[in-house]
Amino acid sequence: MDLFKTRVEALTKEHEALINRKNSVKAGGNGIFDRYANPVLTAAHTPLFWRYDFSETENPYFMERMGIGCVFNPGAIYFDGKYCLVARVEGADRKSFFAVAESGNGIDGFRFRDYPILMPETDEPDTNIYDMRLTRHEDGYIYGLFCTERKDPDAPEGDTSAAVAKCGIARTKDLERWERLADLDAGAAQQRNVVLHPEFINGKYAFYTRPQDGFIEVGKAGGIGWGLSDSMENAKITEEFTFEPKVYHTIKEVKNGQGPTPVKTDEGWLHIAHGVRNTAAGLRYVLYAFLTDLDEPYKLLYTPGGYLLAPEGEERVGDVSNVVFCNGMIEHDGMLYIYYASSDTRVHVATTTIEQMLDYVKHTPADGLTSHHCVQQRKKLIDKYFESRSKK
Ligand code: M1P
Repeated sequence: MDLFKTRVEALTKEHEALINRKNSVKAGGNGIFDRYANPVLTAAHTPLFWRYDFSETENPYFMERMGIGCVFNPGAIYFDGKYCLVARVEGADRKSFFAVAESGNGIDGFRFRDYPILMPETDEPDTNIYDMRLTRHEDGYIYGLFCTERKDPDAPEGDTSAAVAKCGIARTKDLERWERLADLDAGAAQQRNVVLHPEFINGKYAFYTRPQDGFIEVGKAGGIGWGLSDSMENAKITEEFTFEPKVYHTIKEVKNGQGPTPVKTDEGWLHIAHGVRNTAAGLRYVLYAFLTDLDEPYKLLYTPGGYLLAPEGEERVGDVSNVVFCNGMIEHDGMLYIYYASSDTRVHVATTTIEQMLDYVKHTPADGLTSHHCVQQRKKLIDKYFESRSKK
């Protein structure tokens, strides 16, 4: 057999084996959620025909023509009986784009649709788009809010890295055809991690925001904010306030950002967010959770201290190491599927139940903020152990 055919066969077999590989819960765990043995999406899950030229005459060595480095930070939604991820796929050329991958059970078997999403542009073309949050809104549309990044027009001469981040908005009814709307007009210089709340609040569209002064640097802004808009067609927030700020010497001391669209529970809106702290080895991104009021979703009800999920093992290494990031979760039949990416490289799932997460947010003490106070909190926990032993 010639080289072309041999390689096509071998790579196709390997690719199918990867997609059909069964996943399993990792032993142990903390009782709050389960981690899984395998990532659910990686660059190798992307179809071979997105990367290889299948024309034998034009590609006799069956070489990769357009590499893909990473698949990460997916938005997530349960749609048409499938667990759907709208992943951030990053080509070897560093440009990100969106693509839908679907699975029947949410933990393995994710397969990309044949084509990625060719997202329509506004009059101001995006240089890069990423990190979509999917919201099934009560107005009947599925909205995708994402970061649109463009070169900073005010960058000093020679500065080829300064950029401006804004919130791009598109909507769909089938995850196939997307209608692009105007970018969100929200006062701050930069906006990333903007999420649409699924219900109208006071008859208006409600947004979780994350204003920043700079592209990477939060500056004087920061924290998870809240704002309302009359419409989605030309969404504009005129009043924005921070309800979940960054805090000194916590897991969110440098910055934080809303994760996926919050999930409605009987006791409040369940949120997952990311918190960022600085270390000698660079920024460290972890996930944390909180619960807010059902009618006023910007009112914090429970704020468990510390992280919910931090990078561990192979998750700690990748294009941007020591990062976990989550912008997609699915609640289905009481189960919660948390899709998180590690080190800006691959996607994993963690599963739990709404009941367990409510237990977690309600019974994990808020951050004590000082070592002294944190030891007092821990001492209470230890006292319980000895009390329980003395009752035996
Ligand atoms: O590299 C880590 C993350 O950095 C950004 O998040 P934030 O705006 O909170 O700093 C985003 O670019 C995100 O995509 C990335 O995973």
